[in-house]
Amino acid sequence: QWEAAYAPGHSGMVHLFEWGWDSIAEECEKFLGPKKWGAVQVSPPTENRIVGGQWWEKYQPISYKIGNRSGDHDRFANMVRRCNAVGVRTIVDVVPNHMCGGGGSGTGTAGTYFDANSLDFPGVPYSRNDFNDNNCYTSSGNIENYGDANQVRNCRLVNLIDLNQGTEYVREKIVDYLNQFIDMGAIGFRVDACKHMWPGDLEVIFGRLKNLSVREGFKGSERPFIFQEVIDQGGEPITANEYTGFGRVTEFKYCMGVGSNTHSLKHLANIGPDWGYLGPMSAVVFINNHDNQRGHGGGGHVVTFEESWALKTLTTFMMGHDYGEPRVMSSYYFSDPDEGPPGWQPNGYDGGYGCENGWVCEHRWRAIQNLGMFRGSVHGTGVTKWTEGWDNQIAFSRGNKGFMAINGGSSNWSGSIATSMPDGEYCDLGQGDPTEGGCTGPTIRVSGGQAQINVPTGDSPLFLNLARPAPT
Ligand code: QV4
Repeated sequence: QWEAAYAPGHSGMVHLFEWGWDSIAEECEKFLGPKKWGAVQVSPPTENRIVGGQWWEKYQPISYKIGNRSGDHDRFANMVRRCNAVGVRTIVDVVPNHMCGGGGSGTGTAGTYFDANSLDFPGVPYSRNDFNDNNCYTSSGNIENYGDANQVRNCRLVNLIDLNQGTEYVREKIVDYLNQFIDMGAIGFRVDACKHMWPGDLEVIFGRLKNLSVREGFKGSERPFIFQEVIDQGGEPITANEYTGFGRVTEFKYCMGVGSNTHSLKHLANIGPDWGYLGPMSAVVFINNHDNQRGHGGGGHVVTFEESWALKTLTTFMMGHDYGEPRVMSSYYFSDPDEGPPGWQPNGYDGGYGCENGWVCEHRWRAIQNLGMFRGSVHGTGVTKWTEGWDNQIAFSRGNKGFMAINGGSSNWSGSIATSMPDGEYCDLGQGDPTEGGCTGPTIRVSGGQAQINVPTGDSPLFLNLARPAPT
């Protein structure tokens, strides 16, 4: 439940936020597979309430049927298969804490009726007794004080009707909800709003999940990868550590930690538990996420695509360093933080593929696109030969498998830098791609434990990545 079952040589998650299933399948085949990314994290695929096209509609479940504007059940299944076939795994964003916002009634994205006044969700089915309202003692029924763990877990998060995972019936429904994705070949889950559920309940639920599907090509002994969204920036009674016994947890302190050190990269050498963060096997790390890039879910300055230079620098560092399991955010441009994805339609829109018309596609940026390949090939090594230049420049090796140099300064960084890489001529993955004959970009020579580097300054490229020998 802590390790993602990535294909050999693949690593790193890309969150294709709000992409449609057909587009994701295509992106796996044409881009993410060949570039050896580990997995896609997809937006919640189950039936949601229709509000007004906002991205956050998908966090208001109506039933556990697969079907919303990203695509229907068969398209989703087809996407998981096509991605698996090219070595890219699927991680599903699941929302077991609550159903939709209270009040009103209607029909969800897969055509299922619901009544949010009487708490009736026949699509599951859930009814009044499955919810937590009777266990919440605030006057509004909502969470009013994050200093009180009881209300954080038993009251409604922004009026979202709160399920009681303490009951056997609700647990079983959630287990079935998640297992349907394992049956389809998904390898794990990003679990929404875990702060708002009791750790003991989650432990039971996750413990009952199936092993990864043999029919879909897995060994049969692998556990699903689980990472739980708990925003812990200190100062609240609920801590991320309460959740590490049954899966990983999002390490939100990392966003601020790296974000405030773009001009002092050398400080990042020991980022991790020394900074009061989760242990390396417990943390999922990221530079920004779909919430904090638009001012939802936690404060503080985070680096996003709007600061492209800093984002490239920090993403390179995150993917190169050995702390935590990394995730790269792939966004769309927005002016209103609520707005849905470009070109959205109530049913069957399929934006994303092609990365044009409003999609940012950070994962395709030159400096970022080969980082999954780098990380996949240095698997099992630690950081060695940490080196600092004079002007916000750092370099390090990953044992004898990789080397990375990041120039965050205002002048070129060239010279001999110590490395644990064996002698040879290597492809600079920051600027080029490995080919059968060699490399489409510059190559770098290592001899006698020294790499002869020349890392230009400027927006791109920022790193040299020597994971792959350039065949001679
Ligand atoms: C509002 C008021 C309520 C009022 C209600 C009236 O806030 O007090 O009673 O109207 O109906 C949307 C609206 C929100 C609205 C709510 C219910 O934004 O204004 O309530 O719906 O109708 C996303 C968005 C939320 C959105 C939610 C559901 O961020 O704005 O709420 O989806 O559509 C904390 C949590 C953390 C959470 C973070 C945002 O600890 O778990 O806040 N992060 C996750 C997801 C996030 C998602 C949710 C949790 C909820 O990453 O994207 O919220 O599933 O830090």
